[in-house]
Amino acid sequence: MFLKILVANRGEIALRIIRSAKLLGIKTVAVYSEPDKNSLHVMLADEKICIGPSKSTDSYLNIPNVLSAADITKADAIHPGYGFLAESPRFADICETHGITFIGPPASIMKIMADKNNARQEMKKARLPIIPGSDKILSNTEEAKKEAQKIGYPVILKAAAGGGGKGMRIVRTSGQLEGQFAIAQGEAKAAFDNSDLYMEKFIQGAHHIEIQVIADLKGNIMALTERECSIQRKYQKVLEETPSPYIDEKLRKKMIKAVEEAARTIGYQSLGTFEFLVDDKKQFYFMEANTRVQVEHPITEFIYDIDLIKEQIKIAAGEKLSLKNDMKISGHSIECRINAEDAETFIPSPGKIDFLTLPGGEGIRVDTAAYSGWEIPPFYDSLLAKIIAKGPNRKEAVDKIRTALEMTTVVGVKTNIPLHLAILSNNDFKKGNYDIQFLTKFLKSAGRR
Ligand code: MV4
Repeated sequence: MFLKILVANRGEIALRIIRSAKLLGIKTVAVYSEPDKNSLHVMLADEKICIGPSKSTDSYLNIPNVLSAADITKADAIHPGYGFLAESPRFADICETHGITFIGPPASIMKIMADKNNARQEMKKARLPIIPGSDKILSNTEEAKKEAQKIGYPVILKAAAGGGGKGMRIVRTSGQLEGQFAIAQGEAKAAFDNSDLYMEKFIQGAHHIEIQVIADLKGNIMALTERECSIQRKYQKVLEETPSPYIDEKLRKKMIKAVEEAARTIGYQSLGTFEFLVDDKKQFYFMEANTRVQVEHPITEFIYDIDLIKEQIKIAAGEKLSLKNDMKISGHSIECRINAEDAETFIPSPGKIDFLTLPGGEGIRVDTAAYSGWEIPPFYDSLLAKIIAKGPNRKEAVDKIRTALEMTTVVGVKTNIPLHLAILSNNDFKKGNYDIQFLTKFLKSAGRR
């Protein structure tokens, strides 16, 4: 087993990793940028090293700085969390050549998934259904128009280097194509320094469903019950739940089996998530695979009563998958992502937290790095806390998380808690009757944008 893990991240996920490392008796090293010096992850790790100024590219994304910190502290493994360097095959490669274990899949697997167009083709070969679309990068508007004509409108342009929404544009008519193509290319270039776009048929009224997979280095692979992630704004998840109210047992079994087979075909290792769209005919289509731990992993942990990060660390050290194939889920779990932002305009609200009380009690979990008196720096994402509830059934999980949110106090910065409370009180949401269009329509009807 590792003796010391360097946590190449910040915020709640850095704390989450430190917690599992502690449970395994592994020492931890925190790295931090200058404005993060008063962060909880810095206080709770065994050692800490400053890796640069506020800008991510000069600190959390700076490979030489992160690796130097690992060298100086003699860490034998690096956990990248999510975001930052988590899905960089180059970083994973460099870690290995330095004799440091990258806690994640092999760089070769990460490379396959990093190019979303390539991932589509590879997963098709691995017998996962994919959304009808262009089977190549679109070199110009003319080619895009031809493809869209073949596929049929509406279509969606996606950045090959993207994932998670940047550089994504829905195109409803041929008249919109030229403009949207240019915008998507520009966005992709700015975000990923790669303007490659591909195209898919835009599936209306679908569900965004994802399947967690975990695989050891010996070929043992397990896919778990789906997470329902259809409640998103600007392609950012807002609330997730498991199991999905939309997925029946027959479809669940089929999706789990398909993911296990695809993961086996490509020799997947470590934690990962396969994202799907499920349409109104309950057909499922592969969209992309995330080669990292995800923000919403706790809802899966809650219904299975497992620790995915502990498992991920043990697997990276060469241990056999300890999860049992006959594991059963119990109850229902929901996560609300609490962002420091205005609940109506969604404008980020960094600054000092003057006062904070967090909920608790049976079936409530809070993952956060926030505390009263902490100043949220304006340089990073606005995720302030994840409030997660588990109940014996969906209704009780909804009641529990609503009560937890009502018992949360954040003074000093704005949060999206009012938005969550509004969603949780919505009749369609309460019935589990929602798809990817839900939040857009909901915000429109509430007079927002
Ligand atoms: C789609 C789609 C419909 N058709 N692709 C959004 C995040 C990214 N990971 C994939 N996403 C989507 N891809 C095709 N071909 C619908 C979504 C989508 C979505 C779109 C608009 C508004 C809300 C959404 C919520 C989840 C997924």
